[in-house]
Amino acid sequence: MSNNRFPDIPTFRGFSAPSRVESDIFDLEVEGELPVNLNGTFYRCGPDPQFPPLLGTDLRFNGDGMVSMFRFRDGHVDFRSRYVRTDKFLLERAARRALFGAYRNPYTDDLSVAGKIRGTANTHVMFHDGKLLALKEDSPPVAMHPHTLETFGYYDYGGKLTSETFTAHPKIDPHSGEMLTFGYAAKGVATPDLAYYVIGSDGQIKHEAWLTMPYPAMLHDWVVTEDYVVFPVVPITSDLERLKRKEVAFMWDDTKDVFIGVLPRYGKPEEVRWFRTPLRFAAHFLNGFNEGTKIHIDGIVAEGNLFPFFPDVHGKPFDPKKALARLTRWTIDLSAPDGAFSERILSDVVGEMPKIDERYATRKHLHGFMLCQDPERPYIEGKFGFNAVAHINLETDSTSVYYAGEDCLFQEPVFVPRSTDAGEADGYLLVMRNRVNEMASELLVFDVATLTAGPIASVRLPIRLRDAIHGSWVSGDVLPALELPDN
Ligand code: V55
Ligand code: FE
Repeated sequence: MSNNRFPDIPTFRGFSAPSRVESDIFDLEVEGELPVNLNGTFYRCGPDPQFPPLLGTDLRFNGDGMVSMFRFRDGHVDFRSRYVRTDKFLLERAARRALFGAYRNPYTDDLSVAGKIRGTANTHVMFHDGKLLALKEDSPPVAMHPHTLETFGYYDYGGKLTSETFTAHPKIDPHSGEMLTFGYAAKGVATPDLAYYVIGSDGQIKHEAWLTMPYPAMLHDWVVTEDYVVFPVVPITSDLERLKRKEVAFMWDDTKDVFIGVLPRYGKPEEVRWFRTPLRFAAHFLNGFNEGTKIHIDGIVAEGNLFPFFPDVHGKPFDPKKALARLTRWTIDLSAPDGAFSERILSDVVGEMPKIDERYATRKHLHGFMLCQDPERPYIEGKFGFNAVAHINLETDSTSVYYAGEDCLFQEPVFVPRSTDAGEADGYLLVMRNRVNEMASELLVFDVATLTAGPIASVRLPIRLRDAIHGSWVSGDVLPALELPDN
């Protein structure tokens, strides 16, 4: 008999205990009034390990991808969750145990899976050209059926996607319908190769450019504007020798500079400009836009490493003070040879997981949403969590915050416009709330206009939903027609 118990570590304890539940729940209980014009599906994706880790311990980022969906129609909500049947998931299910080892380090795997695609599809889920794509940045996208959540398998755009990797943060331009995307470590782990693609609304790859990063690093998120794409490289470094020694795949290196790469949207590789900027940590970006010769990119920025599980390469201790992250605007002026980099904090709240009204993606936005950590309110002991959600209004330079409540935490929000022609940020915010002590989950629906007054409805679940990472709202007009009420 093999030992099939999950280790007793915080990553797998309490509310974060592996759930491994795939479910269909028809007509969830709703408290309050759901707006009848909410018509569409909220998809979310996060790690939920199928088996105890091969190496006895693991990072949260390494769990198998579980996609869940809340389908809103006529004031009702139906729920479904399914594991993404990645190659890894199927190989391990057949073996009834973990075969893949540490996060992003193939040198720690069981020899029986050498050369197999390691992706967990656990980070984001997006809909483009009729396909639901479950994403992990070390692998190609996995296509799924948008209603049944059946997995079709890795999708390579008719063989044209030759990068080994594909970001978990592709951007959809709402004006052109294009999906802009990239892969880093595109020629294998710890390579500096960066493959950039523009995929038309018809699902055809219509532009491609291969770049070389200043050094191999985790390039988690990026920015697309009307005319440019921007690659912000921060020193979450990777190194092949380190991988071969079976060490942690990414480490913070504060002796390296930050570089911001700017390429015209349809640019050739030789047109890229790399601007050297002060040391910062940035993982997630809200949006960006270009105005004249200037490019503005808004993201969550900290002075130092935000990920304690990626230790300092020089052995320096994690500094929680430098890990306070705020929504920050970086501006590059393309008319200046050095880019004339400038930086401005947009709101005082500390947090992460920024989300925009997607209709404004790639163009000038005046609003943003994010999770935050309200220091005036109690955190839940021993957890890295977000106890509040914020709406940042850049037009009035004000931030509204709603506190999750005692013993409660929030997950990444998603914005839904009130109608197709509603103004920016005029609509609803959907936010998963973990009722930690009760081990219960609910999806709160806020009207953005009355965020601080609390939710207008709460969709209750009879099961606990572990923390997802990212999610998307897909309007019912865009999704294929439903054939059966529950299928
Ligand atoms: C992130 C999450 C990931 C990952 C790399 O927020 C970066 C960042 C859930 O996995 O693999
Ligand atoms: Fe992310």
